[in-house]
Amino acid sequence: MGVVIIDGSTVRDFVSDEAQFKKSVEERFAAFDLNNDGVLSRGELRKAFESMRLLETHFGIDVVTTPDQLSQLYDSIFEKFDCDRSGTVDVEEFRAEMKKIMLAIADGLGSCPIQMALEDGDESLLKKAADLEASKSNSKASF
Ligand SMILES: [Ca+2]
Repeated sequence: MGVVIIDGSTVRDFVSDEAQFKKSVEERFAAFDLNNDGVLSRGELRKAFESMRLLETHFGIDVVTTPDQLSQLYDSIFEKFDCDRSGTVDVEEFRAEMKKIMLAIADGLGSCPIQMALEDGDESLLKKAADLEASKSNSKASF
């Protein structure tokens, strides 16, 4: 358990580093694709969102939400991801939408840093963004 501090530029730097972002997203996608069929189903995407804790940071859900509301929300999230209405989300769709979400988070954060509590083994994209920032400032410091 630890805490990282991120702000808009941390997230933006992470997303704009195309190769790094692609790699991170693909890793996440593979982890979320529980049955390894190469696409995310509704259930898999929902689990993904639960594990990324993006609802809190992006959709502003921090209080009790009824199961019905939550289901509706996840349905609307799924529709957003599933651009071609195929009923599943492929890695390209996932990456494109994650990029939008991360940039929206960056805009929301602006220059106001937030503290994010991390659990052991946290591999969320926001954590990776913070790691990238940390590695950059470390290399600056040692220079
Ligand atoms: Ca799958």
